[in-house]
Amino acid sequence: MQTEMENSIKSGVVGLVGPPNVGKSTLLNCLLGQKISIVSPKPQTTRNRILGILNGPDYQVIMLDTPGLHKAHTPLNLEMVKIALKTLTEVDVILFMVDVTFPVPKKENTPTEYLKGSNRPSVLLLNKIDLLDKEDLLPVINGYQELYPFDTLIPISALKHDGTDILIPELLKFLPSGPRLYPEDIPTDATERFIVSEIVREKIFLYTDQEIPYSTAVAIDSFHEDSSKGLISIHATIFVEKSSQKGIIIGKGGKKLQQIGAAARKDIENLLAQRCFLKLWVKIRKNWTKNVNFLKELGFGG
Ligand SMILES: Nc1nc2c(ncn2[C@@H]2O[C@H](COP(=O)(O)OP(=O)(O)O)[C@@H](O)[C@H]2O)c(=O)[nH]1
Ligand SMILES: [Mg+2]
Repeated sequence: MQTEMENSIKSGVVGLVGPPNVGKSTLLNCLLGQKISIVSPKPQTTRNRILGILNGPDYQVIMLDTPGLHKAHTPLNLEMVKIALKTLTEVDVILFMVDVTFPVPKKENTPTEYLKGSNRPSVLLLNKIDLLDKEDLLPVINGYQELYPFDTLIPISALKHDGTDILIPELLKFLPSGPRLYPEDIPTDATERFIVSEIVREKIFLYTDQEIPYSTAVAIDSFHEDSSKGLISIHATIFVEKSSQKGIIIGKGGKKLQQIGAAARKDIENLLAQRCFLKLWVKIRKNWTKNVNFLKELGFGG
């Protein structure tokens, strides 16, 4: 039997979806007050579903950050879109995020089309209002209202934490009452190993260009506490698709790899609140983005 306390708790799952690069992962980190989902100025940074757990005295919101909805061609990208679309059918409410600086898409060519079959309440988040003059926002709002019958529209800036306060109360209107699904003291179900591999991937997105970030995967080879030295020792492999990419990631005299490693180590030390030794290797796995078996090894297609 539920206690009175549990009856007054709202608890449910929210799917954070939308086109690539609109600020979905930035919002999840902003709401959590800590970084669990990696962010970069480049599209398609997020490849998996990242679960963030937001707790209040009378709620628990499980928020699922997803890869961006886009026209996918390679097996890797198809898997990414599949993850985002699957999320639409598994949540209590959909948070659909767009970037207000982009033109409102044409009716026949819009990711809001994906919402039609979902049969879930939906909240439109108009993000990046810090980049737009106030008077230019209204036409954008009107444009999206014509595209899809969203239950609520909220203009925000995830980066500046503007408008984000009202988001949770708005979401709670759509969530069922019930006990918390996760303990109150954990921010995510992701393992430290996974987040560490993501941090390395984020630095590759930040420090390399063109096709390089998209040709890269990171696997953690070992992760252990070296108590004699008082640090965590992590070995990781960066996979690339061909030898020219290996050269670019390593850089002249190993400079690029050092830069990636140093930036990653700083974030990992923040995350684990402990000194860390990070050793990175670069290996070629020919055309891995098209290799279904290797994608399975990375955890896709489950
Ligand atoms: N100016 C501005 N930039 C933002 C905002 N939210 C996110 N960004 C930037 O947009 C880029 C993509 O963000 P990210 O969270 O990775 O987007 P995602 O692909 O939808 O997860 C990053 O460079 C963010 O810093 C915002 O509210 N305002
Ligand atoms: Mg993202």
